[in-house]
Amino acid sequence: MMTPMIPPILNFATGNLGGAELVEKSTTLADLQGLFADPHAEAVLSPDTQLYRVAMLPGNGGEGDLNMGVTYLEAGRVGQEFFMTRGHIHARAEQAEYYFGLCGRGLLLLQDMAGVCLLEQVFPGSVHHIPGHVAHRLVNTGETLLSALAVWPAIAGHDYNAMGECGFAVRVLAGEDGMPHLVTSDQQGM
Ligand code: PAN
Ligand code: ZN
Repeated sequence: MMTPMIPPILNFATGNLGGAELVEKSTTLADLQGLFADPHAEAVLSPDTQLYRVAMLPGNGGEGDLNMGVTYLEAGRVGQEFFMTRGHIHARAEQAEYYFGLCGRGLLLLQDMAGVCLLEQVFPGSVHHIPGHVAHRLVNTGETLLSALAVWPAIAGHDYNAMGECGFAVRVLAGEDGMPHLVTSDQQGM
């Protein structure tokens, strides 16, 4: 009698991924040097501060295959600016992606090729379609870990330079009440 295999397990309540050998990548503040608006606030924090990690199921990376990974983005701020992922557009820019909110609260910042930004709330159960040609970044606006599941074509790749010097046109800062508010990246007084 054939015994059914136990596949990898995603705990949708906690975001924990297990039951498989995972490929993990961790990103620290030093890795994102200069990305946050306030260099003085950045200098106060340890460069080793871990901002996020991504745990991925190993894929074969071939044409037609899909990648799946969970991003765990810490809660915290650099000055007034909430912790966020570096953000990217896919190297094969036409390739789309899905994000699914697992735990915590945050925002998904989307920016199209014309520089037009759109924000979606991320929360447990939220579903986000990221079309091709749209740059994307997660922002943790809550007080707990934000985790989100992502599924994208293995051939998509990541282009971290395509956004150029200007990067995303919108930043997410905490107001005096701690609530997120948006400023355009060229706005002063951050
Ligand atoms: C995600 C991201 C992950 C980390 O898996 O790669 O959230 O963000 P950065 O890649 O911008 O550092 C995804 O969008 N994959 O395509
Ligand atoms: Zn992506």
